Amino acid sequence: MNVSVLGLGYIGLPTAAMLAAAGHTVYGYDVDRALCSRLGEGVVTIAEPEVQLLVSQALAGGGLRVAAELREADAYILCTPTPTVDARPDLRAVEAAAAAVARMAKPGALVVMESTVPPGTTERIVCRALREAGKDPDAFLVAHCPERVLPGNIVHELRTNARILGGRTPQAAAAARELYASFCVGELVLTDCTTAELVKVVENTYRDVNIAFANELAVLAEEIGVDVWETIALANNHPRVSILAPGPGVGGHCIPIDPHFLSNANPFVTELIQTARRVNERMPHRIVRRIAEYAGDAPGTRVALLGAAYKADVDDARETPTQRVDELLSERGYEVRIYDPLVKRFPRALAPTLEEALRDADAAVLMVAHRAFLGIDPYAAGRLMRAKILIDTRNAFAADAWRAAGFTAYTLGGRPRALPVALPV
Ligand code: SAJ
Repeated sequence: MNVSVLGLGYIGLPTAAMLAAAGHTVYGYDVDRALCSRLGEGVVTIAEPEVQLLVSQALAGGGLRVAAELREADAYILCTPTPTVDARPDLRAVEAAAAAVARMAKPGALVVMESTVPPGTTERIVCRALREAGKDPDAFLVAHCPERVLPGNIVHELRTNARILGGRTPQAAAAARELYASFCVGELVLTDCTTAELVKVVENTYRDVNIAFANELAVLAEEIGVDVWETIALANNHPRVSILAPGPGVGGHCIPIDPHFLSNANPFVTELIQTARRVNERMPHRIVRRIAEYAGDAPGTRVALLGAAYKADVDDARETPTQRVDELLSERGYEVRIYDPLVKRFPRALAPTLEEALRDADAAVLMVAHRAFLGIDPYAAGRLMRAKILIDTRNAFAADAWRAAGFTAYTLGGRPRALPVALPV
């Protein structure tokens, strides 16, 4: 089959390569010409080695061809982003991709939306684009097949995750199954388009609500004086309890965004979803308050934020809690340095090395539990810093080892310890 994949980001590019590995002829297309030319030269910037290998092989083998123009194909897969502006989805990239496909596609073609969109969007946008291109939507196979991969484990999950394939018609769902079965060994479950769209946002909203619960417990446990990590581990010992981990907030391009797709649909019946969002959005403020309690809040207090990515071992900084913490600290007059060994794109300059970030800092704040951070030697860190204060928002460091090196160490949700400065009354 010939397949055109629109949008060569974290989902589109690995999917295109996977299809090529399965023997299809795949045309990769992206409006970002610089990205296309980098890929044309074989340069893959996604940090996951398995993705780099898969894509490099697909490019070198000729199964994946990256082009600056959309190519005619039997199937089109739309993997363009759906960011939000003021909690409303910005569907312009999806609409532009649908319009391009509608102009190009011949009757009988399969048009798959993989981008996460509010329920009802695939049918509305794709069919409208086809009509505007003077074509009859009923002559096309329109489907929504939401991606489910976990960044950090993309290739494995692309191949093995169960997929929900929603067709505008049963024929469209069946055509999607044929295509996805060529590379996905997970279960392929057929449904209609709108159900598939709803399932996708429900999955991510479920995770947001679960993380909010963990974050709420972290705050509560600190007040009660118990360790939330131990509490959650013990509660999860129950066969029907599975609480996620607290943290400095919820980032990434999916989980903080998708709940809005549900709450926008009806703000009156989605109180739980909206409250969970607020709980998670408040976490960066809580972290900043802890930094002030431990390191003081005098202007010029130097803070090293370790980790700019939205989570461990990815190079993606979209919606990262680190950015919010940085903004809040900078507004309050702190001097902030951020170091991340993986992130290349960030709204402001990052420290070139860990040492540069830590030098003369009054507090080191672990924001992301990158593997590369776990071996940091507290004695070496302490020698670089002006004051030995550690704020661990991920419970990733052995607090006792840092205390043995002279640090005052705070762990989010950990058992409270004596503070070096008086708490504000
Ligand atoms: N986080 C916590 N505590 C946890 C787990 C995560 O605070 O216990 C935070 C992370 O640090 C991060 C954010 O939540 O900031 C999101 O990370 P994640 O690992 O939960 O999810 P994503 O955004 O990387 O990927 C999610 C996945 N969705 C679900 O697990 C339901 C993935 O399967 C989806 O494909 C992806 O969203 C997507 O693209 O929709």
